Amino acid sequence: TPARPAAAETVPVVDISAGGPTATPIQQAMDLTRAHGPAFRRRLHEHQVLFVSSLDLVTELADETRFAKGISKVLDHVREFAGDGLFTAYNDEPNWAKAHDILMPAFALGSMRTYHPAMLRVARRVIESWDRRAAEGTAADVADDMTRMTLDTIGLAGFGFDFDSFGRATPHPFVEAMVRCLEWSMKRIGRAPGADHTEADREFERDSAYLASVVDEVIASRTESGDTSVDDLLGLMLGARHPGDGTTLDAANIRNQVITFLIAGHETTSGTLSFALYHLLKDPTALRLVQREADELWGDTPDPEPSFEDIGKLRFTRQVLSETLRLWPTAAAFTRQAREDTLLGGRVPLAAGDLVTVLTPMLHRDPAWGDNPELFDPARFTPEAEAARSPHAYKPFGTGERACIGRQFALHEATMLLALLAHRYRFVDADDYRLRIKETLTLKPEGFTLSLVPRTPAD
Ligand code: MNH
Repeated sequence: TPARPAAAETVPVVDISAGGPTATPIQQAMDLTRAHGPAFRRRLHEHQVLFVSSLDLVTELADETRFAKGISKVLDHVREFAGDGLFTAYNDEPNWAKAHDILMPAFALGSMRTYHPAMLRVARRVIESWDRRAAEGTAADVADDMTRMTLDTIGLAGFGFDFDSFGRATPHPFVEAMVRCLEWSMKRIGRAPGADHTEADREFERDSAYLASVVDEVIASRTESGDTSVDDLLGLMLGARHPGDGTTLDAANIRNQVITFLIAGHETTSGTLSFALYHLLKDPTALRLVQREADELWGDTPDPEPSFEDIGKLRFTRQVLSETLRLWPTAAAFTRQAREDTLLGGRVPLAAGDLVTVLTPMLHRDPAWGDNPELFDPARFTPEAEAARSPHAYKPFGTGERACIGRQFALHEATMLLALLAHRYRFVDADDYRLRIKETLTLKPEGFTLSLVPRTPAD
């Protein structure tokens, strides 16, 4: 047999330019993975992305000595409105480490105790709104309401700012401008060479200027109050000195951080809650178990007062969220960058600086997950099952030093709300909803409505 060259490129190249840009690039990449395997290059006009999703390759990519976070082309577009905020900063930008050090304490598990009252306050806004719907017999638009709830939560808990989303018939204009900015970042990848995008770019300029104006309002409402005692995110940004050199964050960076946290702090959590409600709606056994767990804590009190400690006891509810994030990791891709020339999986030659994008939903369907990876099964997240599995098989929050800083925040908020909703309502699938997923950089169920009936002790 003829000898194969040692470092032959064995990764298929799939050119999707002819079909034009798609509104659902993540779902398209999932289909391409199913067709071409767990490592392939997607070519779109002049631009190429190496997608990978098998456990063995992701295990290598998670090695922080060989790889670091990479800023993909899409994230580079997000930098046009989020600048050197934590999410989009280059690893070697000094503001990353500085802001990370200053803000880390605000995300330690103990800090969630501080945010708990604001989270509960906003959870009650959802309940008030859904009670009204139950009384009127109208269905709730799940993704819209979860977005209202997570935006109000990050606003109040992080910045002492009330977006008052449930007091409005339509989403806060911040959300609409943000969604268009995220879409602009995503779609810009698929632009055919030579085409005219002036109109889209003008709209983007308007939207990003509006986002910046909301940020200025959030900051001004604090600085004008003269209150320097609040140690929430904004308080830390404005006041805290770096533990090493005693400096504070500069004004331009604070703006970038505020916009980053207003977006990263709500957009993915709302999708997660929406998918979790979808799965509970379709899985009566799992719903039963969530209700049982909530009933154990709160009995049939109509208006429970969940304590901070209660949330840690909602173990099964938390498993439901973990399993939801396995099937639908709402931030569905993250990018790694080779530190040195290297050979990935012994077969894909990479030069220092090369980017590799992990397609998380397909990693989460790797054979390591057993024979039925499409099946929603919260038992995959019992402590025993988790201990038996590689930590690299599950990456909804990314990996390493640049992994999600808001993980505990999101899980505390989402666990509490999910348990409160399951405790209070029967979910009725009046429209026999079939899952469709909308992509705006993040994933969300599209057109998902839920009808609600108050639970009685007999339920
Ligand atoms: Mn979050 C980074 C997913 C909730 C703030 N987040 C990341 C990354 C993923 C991610 C994946 C890594 C991206 C990359 O490597 O390029 N985040 C999530 C998901 C949820 C989430 C799935 C909810 C569920 N994130 C939150 C919340 C906040 C937040 C809530 C803030 C309150 N996330 C961040 C920030 C970063 C990040 C900030 C960037 C951290 C860094 O690079 O230092």
